Amino acid sequence: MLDLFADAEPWQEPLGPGAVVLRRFALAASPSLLADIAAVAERSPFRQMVTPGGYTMSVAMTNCGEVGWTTDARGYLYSPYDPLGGRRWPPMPVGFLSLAQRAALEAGYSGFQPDACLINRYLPGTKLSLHQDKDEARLDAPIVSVSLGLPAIFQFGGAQRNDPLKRLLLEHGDVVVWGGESRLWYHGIQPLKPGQHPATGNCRYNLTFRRAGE
Ligand SMILES: O=C(O)CCC(=O)C(=O)O
Ligand SMILES: [Mn+2]
Repeated sequence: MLDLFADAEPWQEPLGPGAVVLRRFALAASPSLLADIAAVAERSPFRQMVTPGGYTMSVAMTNCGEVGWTTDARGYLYSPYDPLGGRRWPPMPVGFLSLAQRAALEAGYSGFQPDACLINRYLPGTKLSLHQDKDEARLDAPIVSVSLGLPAIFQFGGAQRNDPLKRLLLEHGDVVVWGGESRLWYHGIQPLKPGQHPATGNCRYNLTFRRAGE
């Protein structure tokens, strides 16, 4: 398929107070990001976590960085250790950190020092229900969220679960940054449509950079 945007410069779309979509911002870095995801997953494989309510998440997850987001029967927490094997999570690749910091800056957030990167893998049918990212100690830092591979419909609401939702298609290389007034706003991913992407095959990856610790 001819991709008319293949050589386009990234562009910005406002999403809400403190929130912006940086279209194709991660496109140039995407081959090395995907290679780094594969290397992280060699050490800390993707797994479907079970929520405290006993529900097996459809998204498969792993982490890199000083701490990683996990869930089990006891609750949600950031831990330095991968519960599968008990070793530390793989370090955050330098290319991840640099992309996250450049994106944060582009969105108006200087000094972003993420210590956690959650890596999500979506297969056709996989969804992520409406939720807030609220397990982090530092809510003054933004969330930087990078989409790779198959497109997905992202829902972005407000501070209340039943606030009206904006729906936008996130494509390969798009980065969403939210913080400030919208840092705790509800968001989610609608069930992934089947497809084939030249870079990732039948899946979508998402990198979520956060400042989890003090
Ligand atoms: O996959 C996405 O685009 C969003 C991921 C997300 O919200 C999360 O992991 O908390
Ligand atoms: Mn989230």
